[in-house]
Amino acid sequence: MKNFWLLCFLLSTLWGVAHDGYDLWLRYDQIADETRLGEYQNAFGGIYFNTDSPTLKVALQEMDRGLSGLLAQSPRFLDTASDGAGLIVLKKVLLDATTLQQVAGDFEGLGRDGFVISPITSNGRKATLITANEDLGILYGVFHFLRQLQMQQPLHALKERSTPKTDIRMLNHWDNLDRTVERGYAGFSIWNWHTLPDLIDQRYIDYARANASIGINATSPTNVNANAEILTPHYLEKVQALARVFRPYGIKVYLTARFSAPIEIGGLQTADPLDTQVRQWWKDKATEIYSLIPDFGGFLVKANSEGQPGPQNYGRTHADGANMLAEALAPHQGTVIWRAFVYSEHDLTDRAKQAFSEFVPVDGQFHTNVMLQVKNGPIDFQPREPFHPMFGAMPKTPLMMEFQITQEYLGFSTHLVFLPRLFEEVLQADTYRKGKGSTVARVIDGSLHGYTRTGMAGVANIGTDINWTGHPFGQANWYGFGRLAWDPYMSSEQIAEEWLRTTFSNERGFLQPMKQLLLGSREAVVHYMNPLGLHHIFDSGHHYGPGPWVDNHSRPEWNPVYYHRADRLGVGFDRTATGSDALQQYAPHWAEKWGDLASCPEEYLLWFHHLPWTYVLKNGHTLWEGMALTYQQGVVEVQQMKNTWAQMAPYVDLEQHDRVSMLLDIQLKEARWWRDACLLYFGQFSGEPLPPGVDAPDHSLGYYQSLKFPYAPGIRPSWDD
Ligand code: GCV
Repeated sequence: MKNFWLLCFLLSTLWGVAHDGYDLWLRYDQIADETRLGEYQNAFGGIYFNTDSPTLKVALQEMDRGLSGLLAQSPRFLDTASDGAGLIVLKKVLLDATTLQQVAGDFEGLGRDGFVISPITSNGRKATLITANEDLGILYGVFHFLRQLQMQQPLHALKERSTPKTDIRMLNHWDNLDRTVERGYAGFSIWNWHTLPDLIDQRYIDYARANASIGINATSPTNVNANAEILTPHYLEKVQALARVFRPYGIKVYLTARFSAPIEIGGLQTADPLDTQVRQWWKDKATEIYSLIPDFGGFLVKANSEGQPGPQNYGRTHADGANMLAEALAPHQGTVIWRAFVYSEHDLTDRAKQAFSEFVPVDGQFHTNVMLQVKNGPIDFQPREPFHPMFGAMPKTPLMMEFQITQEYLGFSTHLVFLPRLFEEVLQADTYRKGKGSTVARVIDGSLHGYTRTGMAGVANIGTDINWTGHPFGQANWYGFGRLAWDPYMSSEQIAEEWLRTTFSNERGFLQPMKQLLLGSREAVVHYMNPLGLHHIFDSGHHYGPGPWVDNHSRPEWNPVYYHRADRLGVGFDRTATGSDALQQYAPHWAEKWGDLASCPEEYLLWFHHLPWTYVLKNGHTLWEGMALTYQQGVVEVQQMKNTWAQMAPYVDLEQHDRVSMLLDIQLKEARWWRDACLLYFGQFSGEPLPPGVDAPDHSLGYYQSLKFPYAPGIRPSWDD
């Protein structure tokens, strides 16, 4: 057996198909199914492709690259459609009347970025048409077409009409200028500011390609805990060089704007948003940026949050701050994306309530080019949170979704967790703000409140690691984020299927078990980290591993004990009327359902309720037993993931297979660590033994409490919570 794998490895090396993951989901390996290959070769031998712009040129390059790999033959690009083209790639304005007639209906509501792929008859022969209103639509259409080929779809299925449901589909990098990445677990920042603007790393181009392939059209390259230097001429020149690379791929650059920049780099005495000099400074800064980057997107701002400066330093409101920047950007059609992730040490109310309390009362006070970016849940990217109550509660202010793709609270880049499942759960959640069917997806796509601006942001998990994301399966989360930003109604199952097929294999023996593995992986991490609605019990600062005992930080809400409130009597955060009453921030449907123990889903139990250890769960177990058994279940699920992966060796590059196996070993070790540490800690309060079926811990509680990780990745120096 060993020799067999060795042979496979040698052959794969000889044939040059060893993959290090750099190609992401854009691996264009020759189609394995010979019948399909033959069909495609016949159909797409000759291509007519108009290329009169930089975007169309990169689209053509992609088509060339894709077909050369997939069909193992260089495509023949023809001078006219009538030369016998089987594939025609043309913008709407260039379609002849006969062709246009065949697809005319598809253009209705197609918009700027949408595309159509359709079988047509051209010059008496069957052909496939890729068309769009604009160049960028063509690029998106080409990527989609190639994806269908990668997935070996039958010719008759090569048909699609797709238009994105959000306008801004954006990555937020939390990258610092020194190339460290806050909450980054895949190496250093890919932005080499030192060698920019003169050295254009191939990574920048490949980054743009990868993003365009999934419809991402915006990026903010620097940390929201911002450094004002990025707005100086020295750095703007570097940003300009990046924007130049991204432009053909339809990606706009945004910059994180430090609110105190007028003082730090502008020489002013204040950053008060109502001060005329400050206002002028931002106007001049915007003009300067647009003179370098005419399609600049705008500013992304974290203000008065976790020590960042903001308008409240001057007794002004978030609206005052955002509107000042909005005025500076408005003449250039720029957008202010103002983050709603705020909580304050001076506010003693439940942290989960604070953003809603600050922003909902000022709904309608923001300028039209301001959007609020809201995290998916009210605390902070936990393995499971109920949706953020702001969704649906601000009909007059466009809200953007902020997901975290990097796995700050999900095992960094050593744990395999398929996040589209989490994203889908949030997007499908019904806010009930305008009756049944008022889903978060409908808030985000603007249809619920008639927003004229829409968007979704994801905190990137990208770094200098050769495979971009550290864990090879981290790529699935970047991929899935892009697909959901394009279409928030897409199912995580479809995303899993697409990603597995394009990244690894189309074989049934691989797809079925691996789809199950991906789709179950999110629930597994909830089970072994935060079962039954527990949250924020991570060790402080780095958030690596369990730390439910931490209670020594100056700010109460930076201590895990604040969130679980365990004592001899019980555990959980009472957010009902007898507690913080955070439930009142939700529509009555949820306030009632989640407030009543009989109808509160057990996955949110300890999020909303403080309950005695003897509370009886639906399955008849006590709360303590249920907690212990769920931790155990999480461990078992990771073991099952390992078993499944072990069977996948025949379908996956040997090096990748080995790497993922080792990562799953770490994940299993850490799942046990979570189970043992948390159960030892909570067991002190419950006073009960572990129920049958739960493995005894390997070490004492003191041992787990003594573990320190001062050099865990992604940590911000002097960061505390
Ligand atoms: C960029 C959490 C993270 C911080 C992050 C913050 C935010 O608190 O731990 O690293 O800061 O969220 O989203 O602004």
